[in-house]
Amino acid sequence: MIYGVATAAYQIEGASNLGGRTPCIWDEFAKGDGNVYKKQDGSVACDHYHLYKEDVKLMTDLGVDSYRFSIAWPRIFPEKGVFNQEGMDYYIDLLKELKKYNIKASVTLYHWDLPMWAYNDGGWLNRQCVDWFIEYSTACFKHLDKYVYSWITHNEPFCASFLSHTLGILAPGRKSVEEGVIVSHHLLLSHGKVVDLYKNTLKLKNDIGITLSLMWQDSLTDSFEDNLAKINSDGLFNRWFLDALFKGEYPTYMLNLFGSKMSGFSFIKDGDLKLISIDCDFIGINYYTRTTAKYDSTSFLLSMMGYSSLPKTAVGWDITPESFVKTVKMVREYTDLPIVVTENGSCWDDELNSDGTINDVNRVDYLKSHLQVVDEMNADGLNITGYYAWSLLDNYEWSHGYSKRFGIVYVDYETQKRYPKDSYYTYREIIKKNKK
Ligand code: IFM
Repeated sequence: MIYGVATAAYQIEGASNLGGRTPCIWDEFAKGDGNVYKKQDGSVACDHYHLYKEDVKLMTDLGVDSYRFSIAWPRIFPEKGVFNQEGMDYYIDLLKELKKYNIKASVTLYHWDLPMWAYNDGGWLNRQCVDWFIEYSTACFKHLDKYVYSWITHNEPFCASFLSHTLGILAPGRKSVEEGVIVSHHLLLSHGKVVDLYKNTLKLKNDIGITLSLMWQDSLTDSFEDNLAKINSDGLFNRWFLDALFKGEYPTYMLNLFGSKMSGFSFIKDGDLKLISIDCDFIGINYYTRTTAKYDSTSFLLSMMGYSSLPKTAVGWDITPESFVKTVKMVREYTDLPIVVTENGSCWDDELNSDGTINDVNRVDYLKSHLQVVDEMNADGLNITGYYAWSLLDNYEWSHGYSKRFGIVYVDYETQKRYPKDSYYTYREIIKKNKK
């Protein structure tokens, strides 16, 4: 079992105008009224761009086997068709530093920082974006594959499509069912094409997969209507992606639901679903919580989030390791591939004590209870091969800006000083014990 920590470029790097990088959709979205807490952006973040050696040292002291991070596309291609060696060199330096300490690199190609030049030309709504993504991925494979342990094409395509283009709460903040569906298809298509490129054209041999944000759905009550709501929410959050990736089809009931809000499905071309369902080496899942679905006749999904009495984190997410097990079992209905938990963690209002300690008891409990069920699931033969805590550092939590902390290391954003929290030491003990 691989133990790791995870981050993403836009959330930690900062240096948004250094090294030839150009703006991404988040730089722009953050400027808009009401999009992000206090209009905060990722221009400085945790300054990991400059402090990466210090952060690798934190990982080394933690004893993790692996570090999952993402590459900022606009550092590598700051303009359409223009490759930036300086951007690539930054990641080569980071990867060399990780190698020095025997930390395996798990690299995500797309964690939501679409370059503005691509967005201005239609972004993921434009099928050509798939080709731009292939060009970018090819450059990453060529320069970085020798340092990398595993590749992840996309992080949470649900968020990059429906949360970003239908519900409008993530960049670029669009509110259209049709756009969400088209974007989800192009993201999945780009995944399939990039895996095909990696395995069949370039014939590279490291592991490659995709990461889904799966969210277990319960119905608020046993009523017929709430059950219907649950089926539809499950379809949107989970089955739309799982069915496409593992069955090579989209769920018909979702096509029917979406269809009433769309002008058609001509953007789905012959052969797309075959490519989308290409064989991978693992499936990544990010698990945090579950939701309860309640019938809502005014929503296109006939569903809204219902009340739940379960204990919650500081972003209001239910704490339920039981739903983690249900989520993994749901994935097992689709595939025997190794499951990598590419993110799991919790958000709390941490306080830095005057002696530099942070007693994040709630995060410690969450971490322990979720790692405990990982052990139990593996004892039951569910074959989870990796677990990555989200996150190494407190960081830019998208529309919450810096107001929400998920790190096992506290970041003082004024000084950029890092303070390991109690959860960091707990995780270190667990890793040590499990390595014996
Ligand atoms: O911070 C995010 C991450 O970027 C994607 N998965 C969920 C995390 C917590 O919200």
